[in-house]
Amino acid sequence: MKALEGVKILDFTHVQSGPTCTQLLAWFGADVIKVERPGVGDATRKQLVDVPGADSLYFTMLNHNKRSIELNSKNETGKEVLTRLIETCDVLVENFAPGALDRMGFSWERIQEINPRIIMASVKGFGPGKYEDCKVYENVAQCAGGAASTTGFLDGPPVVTGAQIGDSGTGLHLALGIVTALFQREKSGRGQKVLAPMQDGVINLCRVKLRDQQRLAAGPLKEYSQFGEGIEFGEATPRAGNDSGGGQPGRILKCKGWETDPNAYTYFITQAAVWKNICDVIGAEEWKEAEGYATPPERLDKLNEIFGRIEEWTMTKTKFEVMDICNPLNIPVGPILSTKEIMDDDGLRKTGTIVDVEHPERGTYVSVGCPIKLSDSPVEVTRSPLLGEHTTEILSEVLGYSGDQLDEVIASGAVGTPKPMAAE
Ligand code: CAO
Repeated sequence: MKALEGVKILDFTHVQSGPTCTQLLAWFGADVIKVERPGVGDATRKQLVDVPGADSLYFTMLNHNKRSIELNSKNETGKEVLTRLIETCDVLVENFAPGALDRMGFSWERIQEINPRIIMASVKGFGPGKYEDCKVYENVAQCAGGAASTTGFLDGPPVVTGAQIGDSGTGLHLALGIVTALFQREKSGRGQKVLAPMQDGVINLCRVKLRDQQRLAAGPLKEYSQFGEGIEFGEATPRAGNDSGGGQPGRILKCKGWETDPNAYTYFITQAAVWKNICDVIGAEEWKEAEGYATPPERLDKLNEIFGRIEEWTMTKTKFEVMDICNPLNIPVGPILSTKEIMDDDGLRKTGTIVDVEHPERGTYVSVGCPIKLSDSPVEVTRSPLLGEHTTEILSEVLGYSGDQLDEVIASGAVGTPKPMAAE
């Protein structure tokens, strides 16, 4: 028994934001039916191809545990099949460019008419307003959502982060909206429209930066390194390099091997409560009680000197040794892990966050499993579907087409050239 068993998702998503949402729902047990354009499919199938002829990792890593039906939703028979799918499913998820569903003839009003219990969930770049018609990709959302202006170093340009907060972040927001709407439907009996704009999702994740924007009115932001360096603040929250977002100063420091290894670094937080432990570890016992060093406010204008001294120590240790020494002393540190180290991590493999997946075209590949663990709804990651792999299965088993009716749908060209069902 899985948490979302029995829930049918009509998955009209593509690229990254929408697919990450429906992949999560599939991992929680929903039956996710991915609708793709015949012969073409989700554009990511053929983007960043590493194994010629096979679906790309871009596609496979975002579309596990789903079924795929090829369906031309602009063809008359295709529209009929889509109407049947809308009647049958609990949720329709889409992240088309604004207006694309309306242009297909499936406005929210029409969808509700077909199935008043359906939840229609959309990712768009922007919410209602002057930019609502824009097509949006990850980095545009990061820039418009406040992430880029607050990321990077004070003396450099805005920087986008490698974490896909605009795409995968919005997928998470949308998934929460969907399960919440399903919960409400239990009582109301009605479906509803769920919208997760990418800009809004990024703004939500930048909440603390908007907190700091308002704190500026009360004076400079003392926990920012630029305060200690005597650099004036402007009118907006500045880029803070690797400063920690909370009140405890933190930096990224070099570790043993940094000259050749781009990830031989550790994060190090000078947590006030363990200041004396830090002084002991780095051999700066004189700072424990010294005037100008003993309390957090006194240290603010000396952070460069303090972190410089700590770094002299971290450079004598590997990032893992730093972790092993500091953890028992409650000094918060964290190794900068490379993607390679993460993929090789035994612990992450044991918990199913990193998994090996078998694929008929690719062989074995590594993927990220479900990052959310439910004790009563275990996740088994299965491979992404080939394009149209389940067309016949969905037409017959989900929609009940058979005999002449099934042949007519196939002959209409609305569903490409379906592969035979596995059992046939
Ligand atoms: N059958 C027939 N037509 C189909 C179809 C199907 N099964 N699936 C898609 N199409 C059509 C659409 O109807 C649309 O046609 P029109 O332009 O005539 O309306 C066309 O294919 C292209 O769809 P699109 O506009 O969504 O795709 P795009 O490549 O032009 O834009 C993107 C891509 C991502 C910029 C846009 O979809 C978008 O802004 N989405 C919302 C924001 C978003 O999710 N961005 C994140 C992308 S990365 O995760």
